[in-house]
Amino acid sequence: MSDVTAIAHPNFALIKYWGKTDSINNFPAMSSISITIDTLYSTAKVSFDSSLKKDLWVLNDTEQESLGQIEPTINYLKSFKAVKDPCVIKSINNFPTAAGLASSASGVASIVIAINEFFNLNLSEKELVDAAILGSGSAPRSLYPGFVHLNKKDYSCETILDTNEWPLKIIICQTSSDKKLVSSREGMRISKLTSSYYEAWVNDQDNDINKALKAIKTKDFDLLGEVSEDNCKKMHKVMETSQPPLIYRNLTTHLCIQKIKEMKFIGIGIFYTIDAGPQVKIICKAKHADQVISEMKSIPNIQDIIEVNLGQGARLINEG
Ligand code: 2P0
Repeated sequence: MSDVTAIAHPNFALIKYWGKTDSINNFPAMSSISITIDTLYSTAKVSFDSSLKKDLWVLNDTEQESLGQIEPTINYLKSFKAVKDPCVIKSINNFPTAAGLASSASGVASIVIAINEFFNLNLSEKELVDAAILGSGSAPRSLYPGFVHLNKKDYSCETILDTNEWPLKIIICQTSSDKKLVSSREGMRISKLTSSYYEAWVNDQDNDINKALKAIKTKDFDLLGEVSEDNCKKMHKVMETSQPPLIYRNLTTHLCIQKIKEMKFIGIGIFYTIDAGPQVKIICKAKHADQVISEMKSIPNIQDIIEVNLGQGARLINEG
């Protein structure tokens, strides 16, 4: 059987997932809405290796001791056929891993697509989504292009607007490439157990989902910005009121937020979101991108500024 390689891009949630109903099946406790981006990517190459006794995962050229987080996904996928031979999965991220740039979402999505093809599983979209959720609750969203809705009702996932239907720009302000000290998975567990805001956060989510759906479908930039920033602030409040507090933002993150407020004040259409890491993702209309980048460059200690577009869903590639 020939090697198979798939690619997937990270996605950034505008209406976020932070908490699970079920840690065994990894079911998110709420719906979420995200944008899949381009430029940053994960690839997954799958091949057989008869010298192995069990499956091997190689992440960024480092052999992993176990399949770890991707094991439930691999087991679920392999259950569709009685596959005995061990395979090697080689994952590469072209951006910092576990630093708040959604590497687990793109990583898992690329693996799901590659394994489905490698073993000729011919799975349905829903089965691919189910496989992705087992590896990472945000990963199904990276299977799809553009603006994506992961619905908690039946854990189905779909594109709301495709990549070119609303061509906004995303400016990623990287303030650190350090790995996070507390994983999202552990952070969600801690927040559910200890934050007094957790219940209100979960209960309020459907309102934010409905507002964001309306904003995206009508291309109402201001409404989308308002609900996205509000949702992001609520998630960080839950994180920061957890015990121990989960502080993912650093000083440079706060300087970025201040600069964004100043740009808004002078009438630049712009909003931001921040995930479980210190990076700031700015969403703006294409006409403002150059000005936003030049303003953000003036902030001390910014490591990198990357301009990206909305991107495609996970897919197979021919490795050249
Ligand atoms: C999101 N995050 O909706 C939120 C916002 C981070 C902050 O989904 O435990 O890596 O593997 O399901 O998907 C990051 O969490 O966590 C995440 P698991 P995942 O994008």
